[in-house]
Amino acid sequence: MSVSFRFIHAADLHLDSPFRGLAKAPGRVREALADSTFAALRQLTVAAIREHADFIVLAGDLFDEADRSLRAQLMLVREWEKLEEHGIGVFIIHGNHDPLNGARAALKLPPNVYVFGAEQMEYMPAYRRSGELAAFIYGRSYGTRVMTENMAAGYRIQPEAPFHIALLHGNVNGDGSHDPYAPCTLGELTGGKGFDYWALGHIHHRSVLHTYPHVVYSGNTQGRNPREIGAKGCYIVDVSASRAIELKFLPLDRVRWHEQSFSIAAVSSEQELLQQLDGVIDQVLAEAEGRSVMLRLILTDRGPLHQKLSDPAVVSTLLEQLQEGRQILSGEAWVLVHGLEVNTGAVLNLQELAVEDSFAGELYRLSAKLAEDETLWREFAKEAVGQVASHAKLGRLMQAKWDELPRRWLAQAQELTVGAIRGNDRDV
Ligand SMILES: [Mn+2]
Repeated sequence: MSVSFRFIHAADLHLDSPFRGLAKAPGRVREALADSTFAALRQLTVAAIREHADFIVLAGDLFDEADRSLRAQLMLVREWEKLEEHGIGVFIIHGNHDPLNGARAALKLPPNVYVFGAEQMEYMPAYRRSGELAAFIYGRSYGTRVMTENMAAGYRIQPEAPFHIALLHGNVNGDGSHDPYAPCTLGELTGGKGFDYWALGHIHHRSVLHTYPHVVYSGNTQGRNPREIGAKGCYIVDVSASRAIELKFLPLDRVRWHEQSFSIAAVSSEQELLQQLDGVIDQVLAEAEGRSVMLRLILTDRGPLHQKLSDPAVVSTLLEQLQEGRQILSGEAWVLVHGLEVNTGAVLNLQELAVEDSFAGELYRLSAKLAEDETLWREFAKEAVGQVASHAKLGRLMQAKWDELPRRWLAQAQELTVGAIRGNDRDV
């Protein structure tokens, strides 16, 4: 017979992740980033106690390095002792970043913690805090960093268990942005193996791949670089007595990496741009609900400032200004603008340009025609670079790139040429 229970699924804590390339950032920012993976761990403990979780499952990569830092190990033990006091179990597998063969201190773990071995899949009963059997947890750790074997293939349920939760650190359906470790397909996990919930780790982006059975990546608990944007945390999973599953995402991150676009269409001066970006930063901070933010601003659209923004020196000065004004704010939270990307264009009225009797108009019509006809554009491009191609050295250099001439180059060339001509017209 089943009972209702609640557990937390988290993965990829990457404790003590180094934050590179921030030598120039102010001390307060560097300290907060260095502490951020630990802060997320502390939040996890707080959440488990506050939400009355019965147990926690951690799907690998608790540590960033195979040779675990002592600081990370000591903090884990301290947090797990707090959970022990509340009768909350912790079930752990290790992943490619923290395989079992890594160096570690001889620390005694509290009795509420179970670490799965690397030899084969093991299983353990998990109980509600009030003592009833809730589920069986199944798992297998990485023994070494590289695990190319399909680990899921060796997972089997124990039929007598009331509910089956499998822990797996691996790449489901070959996500190209992560190492192909413990590869398997979604079909293998959902096709009749009998597990109710696959608690996955390894892919840092949170996603629910399937429901009934549930196949879930909780994502990492704290963003660690400009690519890991948005809220990061864990799932609180409620299982009812009738085995219905409900997932609630809970953010744990203390510093959030964020990208924000801003249109320059209505901005006429650098000063105005800075003022408006200040407003954007204020809003980002307000929406972060007390967290600090590592912010990348992306300027978009066509606007009168485009020509000036084409100068990298102008952009780096603007970035410096934004950083000086905003990196430290009163109170706990801050925003650091770590990047300013310019993705803008010159003010062009394309409809007018299409019929305009001018050199810019001619050029625009030609590029529009080439954009429609792949063969024509390749012929045109070949002729245009003909002289360079016949040059002994340059020709050889270009040869490799020639066959895969990217389509986007045409759009960039149009923007550069028409934009420059039109921009100069306006300056006169
Ligand atoms: Mn990871």
